[in-house]
Amino acid sequence: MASSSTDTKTKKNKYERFKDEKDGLAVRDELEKFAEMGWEAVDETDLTQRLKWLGVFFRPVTPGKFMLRMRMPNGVLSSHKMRVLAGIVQRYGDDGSGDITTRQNIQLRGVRLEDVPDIFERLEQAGMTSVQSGMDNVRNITGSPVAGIDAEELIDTQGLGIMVQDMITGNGKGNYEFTNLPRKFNIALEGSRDNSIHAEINDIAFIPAYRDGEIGFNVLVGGFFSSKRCAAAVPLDAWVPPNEDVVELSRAILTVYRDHGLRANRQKSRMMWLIEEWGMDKFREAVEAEFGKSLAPAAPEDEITQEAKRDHIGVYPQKQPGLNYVGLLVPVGRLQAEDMFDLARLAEVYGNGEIRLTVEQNAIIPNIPDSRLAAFLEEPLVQKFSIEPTPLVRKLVSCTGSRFCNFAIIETKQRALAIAQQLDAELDLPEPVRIHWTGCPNSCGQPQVADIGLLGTKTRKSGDVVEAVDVYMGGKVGKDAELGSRVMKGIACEDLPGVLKDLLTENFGAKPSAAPQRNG
Ligand code: SRM
Ligand code: SF4
Repeated sequence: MASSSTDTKTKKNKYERFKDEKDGLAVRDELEKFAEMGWEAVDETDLTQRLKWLGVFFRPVTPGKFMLRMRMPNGVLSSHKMRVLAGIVQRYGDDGSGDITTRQNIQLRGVRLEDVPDIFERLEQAGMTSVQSGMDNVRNITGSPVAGIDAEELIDTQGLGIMVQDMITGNGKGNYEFTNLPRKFNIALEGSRDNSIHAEINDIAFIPAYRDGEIGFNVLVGGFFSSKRCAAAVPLDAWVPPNEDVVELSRAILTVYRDHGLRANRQKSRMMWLIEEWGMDKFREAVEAEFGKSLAPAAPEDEITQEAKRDHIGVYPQKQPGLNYVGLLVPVGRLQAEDMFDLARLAEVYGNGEIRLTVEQNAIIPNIPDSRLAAFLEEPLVQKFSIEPTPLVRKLVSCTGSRFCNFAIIETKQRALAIAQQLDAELDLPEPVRIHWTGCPNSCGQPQVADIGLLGTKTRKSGDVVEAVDVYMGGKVGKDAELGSRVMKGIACEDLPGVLKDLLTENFGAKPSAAPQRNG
């Protein structure tokens, strides 16, 4: 019998059914048992799905070696925290590593389930959490990586990011109020003029704006990427001051989405689908009712005025006289345990023990006095993670790809780096070009925000099925951000250096290299 349209809207998908059976967060109380019985004996849904509510990801590509996704608002962590994370991966030898993610976060590799209870204890002691970092939860809260130290900044978002995270996660202990959203959810808090975190691709984006002479945030909602559709966030027509209201408005929006978001078709469950189904007026009214007081209309203009988004690579004076922050290029975001220990040491010896991460998967050491800068720049890690990388390596971003991700259609990180290094050696570029790689249509590597975005696919070449990419162009970040669109389909990866060379020559002023180049 054909189902009615009401049925198709209210019928729950299989993810909703397993969440109804048992909330994902509930496995928190079974961890010791899982650790004792071993991963092979754990119920399949607990193993492959619910553990993600704790940030513990079973990797079908490397069974038994889990990924642990942390949370760190604004990408800020201390040297002590970095050392704790380094210590966790160090014990896994060649299997252990850390990846800086496109949400200025860290994911640890090689983790064994039997160690997770002990790891969680160490994280808690260090003031860290991985809770609610996967599946139908709110991801890491992003914010300017130079919040609090940037001379140009309008709002220091660090405290707000922590407050929003604490509200969602119950101060890092887990909060059943927000563990059953219809789908994943992203929040960004932009305090600078350059849209350093491309806020518009988040489900909630707070953008700096003056209203009646007071600085606060205009609010955008509904931005997301998925394999079927990508959408930029749209105005909620609301303005909030930079205080508790940011937390309360986030709570109100999340509550409306949790209670009314569409749960039938998982491909149509992100918040934008609800906004479109209801219309913005109804959505805004529902949010206002939850917020408990009237929402001020948006300021007529926002303060995202800088044309280009900064990459923070290099040495920059801070707003605090005599202090500098130094951005280090971590190629495609991959860190070994010794790199993590070394970053912690440099932060302590030269700075104030703080480390920042960027959505471009790089690291920043802030608070280095002028007097220590020269010695810092001589450090071996600063030669490895250069402050003057070659132009394509400088702007390279890549998702995880097939090395660890079972959704991946192609290998990304190693290939991305090899091709960028090759082209940097062969071409002279007037300006760095932002190339983003993503291994499948889920778009974790954000190809739609890049100058050139490469999205993994397969194609046929000489009768064989080979790894390939669709090419995106036109992504614009900073002021008047725009999403790029697909311009080429199914380019075999082995043909890519030549195709990219042509694109760089025709669109970005590349010329054959005049002199041998250094490597990134
Ligand atoms: Fe993502 C699923 C990795 C940022 C859209 N993403 C996954 C999974 C969990 C799939 C899986 O279970 O294997 C990947 C884990 C692979 C692994 O072992 O590392 C994964 N996503 C990543 C990271 C690590 C990419 C990176 O190399 O940096 C990023 C982690 C961020 C973090 O710290 O939390 C990451 N993912 C993103 C972003 C970018 C962003 O947030 O700015 C997006 C697009 C924006 C968005 O979500 O609207 C993104 N990931 C997805 C999607 C598509 C969501 C959808 O609505 O359909 C999936 C698939 C899903 O959720 O069903 C996905
Ligand atoms: Fe995995 Fe695809 Fe996301 Fe890359 S884009 S990390 S391949 S899910």
